[in-house]
Amino acid sequence: MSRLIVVSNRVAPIQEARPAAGGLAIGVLDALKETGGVWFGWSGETISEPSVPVIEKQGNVTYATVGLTKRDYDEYYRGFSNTTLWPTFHYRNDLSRYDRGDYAGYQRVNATLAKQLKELLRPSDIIWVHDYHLLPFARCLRELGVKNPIGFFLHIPFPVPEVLRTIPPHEELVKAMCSYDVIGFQTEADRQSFVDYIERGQHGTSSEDGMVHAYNRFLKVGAYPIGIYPDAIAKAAEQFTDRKAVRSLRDGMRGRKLIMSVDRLDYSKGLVERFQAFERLLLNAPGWHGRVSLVQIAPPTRADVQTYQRIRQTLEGEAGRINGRFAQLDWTPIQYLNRKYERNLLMALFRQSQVGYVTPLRDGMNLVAKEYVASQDPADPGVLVLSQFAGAAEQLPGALVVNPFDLSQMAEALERALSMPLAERQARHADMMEPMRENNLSVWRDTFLDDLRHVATASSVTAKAVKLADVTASS
Ligand code: GDG
Repeated sequence: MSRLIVVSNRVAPIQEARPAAGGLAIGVLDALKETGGVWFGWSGETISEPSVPVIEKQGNVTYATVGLTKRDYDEYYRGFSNTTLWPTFHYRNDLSRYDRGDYAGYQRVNATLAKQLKELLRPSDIIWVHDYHLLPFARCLRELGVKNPIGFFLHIPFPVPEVLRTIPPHEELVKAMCSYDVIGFQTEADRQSFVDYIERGQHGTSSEDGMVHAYNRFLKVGAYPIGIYPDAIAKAAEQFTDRKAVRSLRDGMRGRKLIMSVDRLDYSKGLVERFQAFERLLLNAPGWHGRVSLVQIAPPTRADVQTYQRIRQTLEGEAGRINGRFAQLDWTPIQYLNRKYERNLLMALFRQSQVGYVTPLRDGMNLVAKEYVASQDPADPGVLVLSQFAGAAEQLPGALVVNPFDLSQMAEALERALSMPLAERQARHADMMEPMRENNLSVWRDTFLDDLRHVATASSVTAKAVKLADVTASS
């Protein structure tokens, strides 16, 4: 059996064996724990000179981590990855900034990381690279002579060609992506955007089986929606229900209904619009005053990127304004908590709430939406209000799907969710649990890796056949 090498920008903190708030880390660690293997990437430390990876083993996972210099961090991570790629891939060109120096740093760090990983590789390893920080990583490995199968999964949306083309080196990036053997996207729409870029720009062709021929390479391009382990989450949510924090939330609600949201503090998550739609509910339906509260947990991320500082200020302002407008001595409409909570506790909090309010402006998948549903008590489940622009909307047919730019529609959906009869809530919950079980996190991983093995074997057969044909022709 070949060894699995997972590569991502950031490796989850080893001591905790538990990732920070962030969907990629949660998905990758859970997926890797089952199969075992190596997880290679940035340790989160800033260092003065690139050095050899630090190797630590915990259970069946070997963590191989490297530091980044301050310049690497500024140009590759804070710069091109999070000031150019992240906003543009989330359709926020207005927030995107491009700097040639940052892009050069992005290329340089990809090349350095590839060199560092190469030293650890064995010929039979299978390499799975994750996310937008590492679009050119396979090309860097190929330039070093690495022949192993290399797959790539993009956790965030892939924009339509018109939007992608606003990034000056767009073609260089897509060309580099074609060095992978398999590219996976969260949704069919993202996959189609990539294929459209290739075909409309006349860079290559695609066939019905998902194979793309571009820049002299054959690769598979598919949609592999990331899953969760719904039954494990349901169990954790139930077990943690008696925790002190959960009890005090329940007691503090004094029979009020609870709308619950959890997101990294990020402008793509639609937090401002969400607060404003809740405000609209309170305006349109005064009967809910004193009878419903919104709890928003939003641990800060990328706090040194300017756009994240701005969204934080705006949100604090909005929460204060709305609370000032509607609060009563014994009722605070919005509880806005800028901190991280233990994962299982979050699931138990979801279980206490009548509405899961998940309304990103764009999101690759959105695991919180799935976790909310999985955490519910099947006998008395809450209702999910979900943005149509989350990849999860394709997969959760029982949600009330809303356009997060339409505040009135969101307010109506909240009201409907808060008043929904039990039988309808149960039916909607059941409609979502079954597909989540069938497409859990192991299925996501195994489908992707099976395709990667298959494509890599097929291309090595093709390469050998081509070589043989060359030899025969010249003899
Ligand atoms: C990216 C893509 C895609 C949140 N707060 C806390 C906490 N969380 C956990 C949630 C969830 C994860 O973080 C967030 O995942 P999401 O999927 O919602 O969003 P991103 O972080 O933006 O993830 C996304 C994902 O990758 C996977 O492919 O779905 O579209 O953007 O699991 O529960 N966890 C803890 N404390 C918190 O306060 N422990």
